[in-house]
Amino acid sequence: MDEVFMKRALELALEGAGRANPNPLVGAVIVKDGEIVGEGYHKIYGDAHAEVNAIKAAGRRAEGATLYVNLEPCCHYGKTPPCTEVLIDASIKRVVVAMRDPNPLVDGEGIARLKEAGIEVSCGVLEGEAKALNEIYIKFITTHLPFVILKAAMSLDGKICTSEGDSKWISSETSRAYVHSIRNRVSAVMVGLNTVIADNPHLTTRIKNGRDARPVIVDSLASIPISANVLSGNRPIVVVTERAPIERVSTLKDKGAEVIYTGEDENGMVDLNELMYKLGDMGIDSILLEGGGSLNWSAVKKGIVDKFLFFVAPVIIGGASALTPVEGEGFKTVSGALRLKRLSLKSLSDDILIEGYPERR
Ligand code: AOF
Ligand code: ZN
Repeated sequence: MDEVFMKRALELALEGAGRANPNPLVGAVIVKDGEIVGEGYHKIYGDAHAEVNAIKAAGRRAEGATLYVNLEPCCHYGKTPPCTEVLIDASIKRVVVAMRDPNPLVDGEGIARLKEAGIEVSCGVLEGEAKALNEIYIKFITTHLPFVILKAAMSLDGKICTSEGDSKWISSETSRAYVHSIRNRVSAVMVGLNTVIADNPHLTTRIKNGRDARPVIVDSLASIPISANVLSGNRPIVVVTERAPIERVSTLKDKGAEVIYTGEDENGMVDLNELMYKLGDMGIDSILLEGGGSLNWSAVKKGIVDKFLFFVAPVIIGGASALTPVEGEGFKTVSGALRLKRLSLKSLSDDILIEGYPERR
């Protein structure tokens, strides 16, 4: 039964997607005599934690009950007081936790505090699912760097557009809706200038009750057209180098964009590693990288990508000059190329989604 209730906690946690960032997704369920007497989740950054909301919902029924939560309860003062004390005060008898909280301010101390107060604690129920759900949080809380997801939609023969530049639409509507659900979850969506010029995308989240991630445009020389759709998005960020003409930067600022400077990398482009530090400092915990090919290559080369999502559609495009998801100079040998591990396949109407994580060397 522990797994059944933990599954419910994970489901509730997901309700906070896109609103809790950079905090974790957390859900809690209180069970007494085999029945759920209270539920809660962390709704929005800075607000009450999942456990507190569940206790509120259960009221007196929490006495002697079991609480299921997908992340170890906190024991520190952050924007809210420690959940451990709330659970102790509510006379919870047993706490079932999916995973330890990697936050250095918690990291096992929450469980220790509950045990010290005489509460029975079990940890590790649906731990794999819990870690997958909070993969963004796990990276961000331990490194302060954003979790980067590289997404590409390509034909069966590996093209992201035709030789004429047409790409509407290679992937199915179901795949595109899936991308929107990820945009709803991440803090930022990042593209290079070439993609803005080629596709003039909005990068908005077109799903019910969705919220827009912040667009991040990598544009060394600040040459983005001022009428570009992304600049009317949710607090757009344009990333430039010192070579960007100051008047262009002022125009972008006047238009409402936030402009971030980085140093140049060996090719005179935006230094992506430095950019990750800067975005992390701004509280951006996650980025969906949506191309194009040369930015994708730089991201792969610099090792900033944490996860790959490749949508493969059953269409053959052909054309030697038709672009592919990762361009640039590429790896010189197959043995030196980036391999993925922990692969998973999903089928989305006619498309196949391949997810994987880079093997770090
Ligand atoms: C959440 N929601 O439901 C739980 C969290 O600044 P605070 O008070 O919101 O604390 C954030 C930290 O609290 C977070 O990094 C994690 O360690 C812990 N647990 N956080 O946002 C929750 N249970
Ligand atoms: Zn808490």
